[in-house]
Amino acid sequence: MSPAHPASADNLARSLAPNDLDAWWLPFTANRNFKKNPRMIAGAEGMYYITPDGKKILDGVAGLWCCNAGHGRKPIVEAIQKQAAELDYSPAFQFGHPKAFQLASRIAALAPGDLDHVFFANSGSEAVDTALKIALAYWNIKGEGQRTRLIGRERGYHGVGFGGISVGGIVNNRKFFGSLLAGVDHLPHTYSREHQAFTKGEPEWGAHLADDLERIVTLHDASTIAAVIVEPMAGSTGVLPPPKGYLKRLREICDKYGILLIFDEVISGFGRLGYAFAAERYGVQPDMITFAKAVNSGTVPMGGVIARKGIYDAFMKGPDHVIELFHGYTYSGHPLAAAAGLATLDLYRDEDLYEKTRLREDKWADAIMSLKGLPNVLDIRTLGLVAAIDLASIPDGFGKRAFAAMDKGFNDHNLMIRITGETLAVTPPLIITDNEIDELVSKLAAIIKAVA
Ligand code: PXG
Repeated sequence: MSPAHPASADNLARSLAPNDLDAWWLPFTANRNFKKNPRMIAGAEGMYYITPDGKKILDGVAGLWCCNAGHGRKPIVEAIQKQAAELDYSPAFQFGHPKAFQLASRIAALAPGDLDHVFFANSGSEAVDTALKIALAYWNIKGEGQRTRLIGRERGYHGVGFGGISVGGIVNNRKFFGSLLAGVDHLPHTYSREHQAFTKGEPEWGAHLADDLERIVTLHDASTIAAVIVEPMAGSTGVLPPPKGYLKRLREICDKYGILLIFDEVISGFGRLGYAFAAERYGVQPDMITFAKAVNSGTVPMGGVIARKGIYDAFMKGPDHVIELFHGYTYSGHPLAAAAGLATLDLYRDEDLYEKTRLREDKWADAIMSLKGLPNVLDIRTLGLVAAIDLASIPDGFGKRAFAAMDKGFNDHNLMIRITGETLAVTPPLIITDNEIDELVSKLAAIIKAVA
């Protein structure tokens, strides 16, 4: 790398004093382990991260499921630079700027049916809490304020706000944080290794698990339930594709009892499953969609909620100088995030990235399934451009084998992967080529053998 590169090894070495790693308390990270043996990233381009010493690391996770257009894409970089020079910030409370309106229109046009209105936040967690608050406020406005219960799902991940961890079902994300929101219940998760192991795409078994919503309705009465929130494909917990027919069944039961259905598409939105939204893939229209991550390919923090026309319209009442929804963030619709979003959506469209993902889903699934039979591989799941590989635990510690795979992957095999428990997750940028898929799979094979 040239020394002039802002992320060059020289620059980084100069900027790191001996205990410089101490102050940053890293999120969802084994801090002590990391600070002994840091996995540092200094640059990125296309499908690759670049380490401070100039090593190229294949990005097997699109950052954190967000950089769907790949890294350092010129049109996005230039849009952000231009926007910063033109309008760095403008308030979204009582004022507006053109690009946030344009982006809202573009997102609404991509969403199915009458999902016509977009509320901007800055992350998936904020998007989820926004959607839950809109659901509660909606019922208040409709004169059914007793509808306060929120229904999530075991193993669901909806970010880390109090709303999100309350409806979420990841035990470690909940158990340290007190009593959470009251009045929350959970559907069962949809995974059964016995019935689903090594399935490509949506498993045949499991649609009946949506019927558990009937049990919950019987227990609490529909008149107390505001909304159900699920990820169409559970991501963070280790990639659980929805069983065939499951989401349609959930929609039917929600319709039967007038319950709002929210799809958390923070991961599945913007091409990951071959469509703008999973709602389109499954032909199921939710009442709200949450999004974040890939909306601007991970370049500037942004999230949001897309709401159906009927929900928005319900709020648009009363004297017109009065605020209709007492909710929002200083950075809602931030100009840099909005400019990056417009450039990203252009790029997804011009490069046909959703369609390409759809067309290569089978090849991707076959390539990943070739890892079946390697040591300790207990299950593999694939969907869209997503895959998860479950490994058997080492007897002395749950999660140790996957952790070693992630660490060795980065240090010895030049591949970045994600882990959760004993599951390896791979979700590369949508621009990955066939050759790079082969490279990724052969690196994965080498890593799985290395941690055997
Ligand atoms: N909802 C869903 C479905 C998510 O996947 C969030 C909400 C929260 O988004 P923010 O932007 O607040 O982090 C997420 C985030 C992983 C991984 O490795 C997944 C997420 C975040 C970090 C890691 O699976 N998902």
